[in-house]
Amino acid sequence: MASYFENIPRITYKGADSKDPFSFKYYNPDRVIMGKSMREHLPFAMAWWHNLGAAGTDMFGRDTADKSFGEVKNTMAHAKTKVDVGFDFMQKLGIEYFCWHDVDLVPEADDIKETNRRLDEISDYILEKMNQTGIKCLWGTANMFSNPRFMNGAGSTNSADVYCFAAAQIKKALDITVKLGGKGYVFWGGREGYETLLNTDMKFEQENIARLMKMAVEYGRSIGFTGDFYIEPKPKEPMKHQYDFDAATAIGFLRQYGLDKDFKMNIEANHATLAGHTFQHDLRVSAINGMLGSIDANQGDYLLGWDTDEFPYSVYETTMCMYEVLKAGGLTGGFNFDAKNRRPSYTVEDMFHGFILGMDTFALGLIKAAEIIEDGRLDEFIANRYASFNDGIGKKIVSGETSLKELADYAENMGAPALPSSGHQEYLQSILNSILFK
Ligand code: XUL
Ligand code: CO
Repeated sequence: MASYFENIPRITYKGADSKDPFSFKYYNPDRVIMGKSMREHLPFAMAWWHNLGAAGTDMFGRDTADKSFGEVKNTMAHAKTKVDVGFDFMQKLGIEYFCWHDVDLVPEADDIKETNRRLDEISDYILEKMNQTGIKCLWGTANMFSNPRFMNGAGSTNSADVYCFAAAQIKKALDITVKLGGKGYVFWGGREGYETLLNTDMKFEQENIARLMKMAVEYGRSIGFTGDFYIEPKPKEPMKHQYDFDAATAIGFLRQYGLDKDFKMNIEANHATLAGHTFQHDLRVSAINGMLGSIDANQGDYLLGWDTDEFPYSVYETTMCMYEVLKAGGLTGGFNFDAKNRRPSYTVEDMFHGFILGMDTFALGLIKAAEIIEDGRLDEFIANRYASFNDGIGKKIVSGETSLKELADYAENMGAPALPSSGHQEYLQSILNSILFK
């Protein structure tokens, strides 16, 4: 079979001095960092929807890129060719995982039974390709936001019939996830939210979402799905108020409804920044709650207030991300490039440049994060910053061996406390720079 990418070589590591645009400058899969190869640290995934679907359309203009791959779009022939092209693409880059929505894989029919038949057919073909190449499924999900029927959400809809339709899509997407051996199943609640409380029963909607998730867990476990369910938080877009605002909100929701044992977070960089947080913040919130599962690797634009889904290029961001991941002992999921080329980057070469950029930026982030940890000054500083809790009254507080009364007596006999030790932020930032740019 002729390769759609016959003019593109297999991408290999050539080092930071290489000027070859089709080479990795930092991603060297066999390089060992803190006891594990880069390949093991960074299970990269291709997002079916962006790489094989998104063609540069925006609110003001149609496609700039041609993602027909020589077929008529919205046909099963096109769906199959996308499988060929996708696996070829992943092999050229050494990407070992992929992620998908149901409707990324096949065109949706009017009758869900026909859509499901198409999903069976395409997943047979994908499975064949997986067996031939060793490429694996990271996670699957159901698209419950594009079709007009989901205008008011899926779990949060006001229509019981639409709710059932969502259930049918989740059931099938779980079947296919299990068939493909997926490590995870994602809920991104794009339209699980509201525009105005004038027409919304927020409590009822949230309870209904929880019911749907509970049924999904029960069904998934009953068909042998042993992986993680993920919530992918996002504060807004398309809805004005989305219920899974950020990691802290989503974790609270999962605990409230008893779903926390089956779910973890899939943290997307651009979603965290839209919530007014750093990427690192939402990773830390997830990690300290034992819920850092997977990552949607992309980057937003600080000047724009929407989800630009750019390929990550900020080494600062990926360094702080990998610092969190290393500290958390790695991910159970992987790094899914939920990222797309900019509208004017419409060529086949650009598809590769996007992934080379993203993979190199994460590889460099990994290298630098390991250097920060090995350097030790940041960790040592943080540990010392709380030293007043290591003995005396501080130790009693931490061990729970005191009372408000005892603390008050202590304070009254102490006089005015000295100022807490300096945060030395600028000193720490200069350490970071000296590691990043050495
Ligand atoms: C949208 C988004 C989704 C999810 C999967 O912002 O990130 O593509 O990753 O539904
Ligand atoms: Co995403």
